[in-house]
Amino acid sequence: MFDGFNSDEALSRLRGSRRLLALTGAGISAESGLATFRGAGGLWEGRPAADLATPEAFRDDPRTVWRFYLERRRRAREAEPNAAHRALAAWPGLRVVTQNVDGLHERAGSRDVLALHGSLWRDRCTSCGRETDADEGAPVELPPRCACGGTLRPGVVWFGEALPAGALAEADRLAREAEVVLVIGTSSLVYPAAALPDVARAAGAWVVEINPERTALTSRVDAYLAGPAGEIVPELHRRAAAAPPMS
Ligand code: BV8
Ligand code: ZN
Repeated sequence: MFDGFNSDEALSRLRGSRRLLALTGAGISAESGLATFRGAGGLWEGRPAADLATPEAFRDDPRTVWRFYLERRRRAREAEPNAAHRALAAWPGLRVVTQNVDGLHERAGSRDVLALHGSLWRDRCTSCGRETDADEGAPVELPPRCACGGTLRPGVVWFGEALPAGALAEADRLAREAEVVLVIGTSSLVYPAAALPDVARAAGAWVVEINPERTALTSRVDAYLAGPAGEIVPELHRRAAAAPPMS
């Protein structure tokens, strides 16, 4: 049905499964116009995005890091969820665990999305730790200040920072319980998120990767569907979710 390998068996497994987990990365938002980390748009003012997503960058130059995140917030606000986000939101029995911080899964209607790396739409105070919804408008000064006078940072997880403890434990549980895992739009290079498909597979799940390119994970999955998420995920949903689960 699709280029790659084992796509027909992937479809029959999806038809028969009630416990589905989607693990998504920046690639699922590419067709919404948002740059991925490692793709062509993964640079900002000529610097790799990953250089700016660190506590060191924020410590050394908070204004530049804030301009980077305000620009990403602006682009994410202008972007629309695409057919892949919407198909996952409409899929009965499917939970979403994402590495993305753009909020497009939630805007597509997915509930209980587990955002492993935080959210562009939250601010956190570096003094009192209070988390608040980000102001819609541009802040009056950079870096913006908390009511306590402390400096605010974007509510995302940077490289070298621990993931929110609860989120990682919950993602691990979902991976162990899943019958089929869809790994969509991630280069599977960043840990601990990149270990979740292995956790699922070791617990007996069938792992399906959806990506136009092969990745570090492709040799460790049961099926690989080569192509863009915006085409493959809705097609899988149409063919799999429509058919009644085999009793
Ligand atoms: C941690 C939020 C420990 C911010 C992100 C050495 C030094 C320092 C650290 C490390 C090290 N070695 C390992 C580490 C750990 C590090 C890590 O794994 N580094 C890697 C690079 C080696 N991990 C961490 O630091 C993590 N924390 O380990 O803490 C700890 C423990 C206890 C106490 C203290 C510390 C934290 C990692 C989280 C970082 N934050 N994002 C922000 O967004 O600004 S990571 C960011 O990049 C994303 O969230 C994502 O997780 C990650 C990878 O991006 P992808 O989503 O995979 O996107 P990418 O561009 O890479 O790939 C896109 C894919 O889509 C491609 O495959 C492409 O083919 C595909 N695609 C393109 N178009 C489409 C498509 N697919 C489908 N359809 C399309 N149309
Ligand atoms: Zn504060």
